[in-house]
Amino acid sequence: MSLSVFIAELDALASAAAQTFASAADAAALEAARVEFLGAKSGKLKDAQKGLGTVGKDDKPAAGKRFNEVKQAIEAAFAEAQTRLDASDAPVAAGPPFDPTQPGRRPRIGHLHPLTQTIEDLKEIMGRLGFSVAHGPEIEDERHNFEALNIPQAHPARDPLENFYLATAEKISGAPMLLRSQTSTVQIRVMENKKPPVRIISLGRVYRPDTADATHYPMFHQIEGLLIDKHVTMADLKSTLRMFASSYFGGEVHIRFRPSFFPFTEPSVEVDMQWNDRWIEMGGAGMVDPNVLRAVGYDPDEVSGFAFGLGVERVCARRHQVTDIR
Ligand code: FA5
Repeated sequence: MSLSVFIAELDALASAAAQTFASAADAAALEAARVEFLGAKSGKLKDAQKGLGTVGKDDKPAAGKRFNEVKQAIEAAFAEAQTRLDASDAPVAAGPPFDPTQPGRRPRIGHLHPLTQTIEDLKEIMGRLGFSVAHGPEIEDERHNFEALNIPQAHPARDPLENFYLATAEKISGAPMLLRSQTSTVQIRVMENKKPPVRIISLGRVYRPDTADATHYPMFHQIEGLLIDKHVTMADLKSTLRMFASSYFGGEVHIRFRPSFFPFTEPSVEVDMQWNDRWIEMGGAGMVDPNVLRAVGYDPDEVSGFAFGLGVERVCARRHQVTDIR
């Protein structure tokens, strides 16, 4: 083979190899190209090297020099392609480096319902005045919803049309059962189980077949308060409710007390709050009736007390300036 043919073949090989390496799109393609051109056994460069033995003796040094140049060029083209592919495999650096020691970000999952917030606030305010939280069942018997609260059998508040009586629960228990219509039931449950003094609140759902309107709903929440001790007076009740209202509404609220009637308090009042130049009923209250104290085994000559029951939706609505509890 003449020197010029040998060199022409080498040059063609060099440019073919450079093109193939440059166009290798991934590591597998590059490896196939490496085997094709630089393979130790049957690579094209190895084949070309065989031609070196066929050039004339005088041309050998020039042919050998040229062969080495082409070999280096092909190896360099391979190395370059390898660097290019390694770089494209590296993860794309986005933003600051990840720091595993940083505390995690808490996902936002909404917030407490305004009524739940109100209930928590009311517990906190009354807790500061020394009232602890008591619980009672939502399905009640007539003793706790009516009788012990001095509401006799013939009282209109016991009318089946004014209450949600539960036929299935009655079958199971053998006595009339109903969804409680007021949290005053919990007053009885607490006093049955505890000697005076008593200072509790109870918050929860109550149920009445009321037609829904801006201030009524068939299921709503009440906060009940009960304080029993020696020498408790109406002045204690009024100052407690005033303190409660100014703590919850922030001082800018006016409340008033109207004479009223509840079977379980004597005297009784209704408590109104002023809102948008109107008076809205917030709840009922009064001094615990001696008959109630007797029903739970307390001595009305020894202890006295006050109780109140407020509508949670009503105070919540006023705070958030919502004029319709629906
Ligand atoms: C009572 O339920 C008495 N147990 C309150 C009480 C407790 C008096 C302790 C004395 C001593 P009344 O039925 O008025 O009272 O209801 C109290 C409050 O619950 C009302 O002033 C009102 O704020 C709220 N309320 C009554 N019915 C509804 C209703 N359907 N929807 C929303 N809130 C209501």
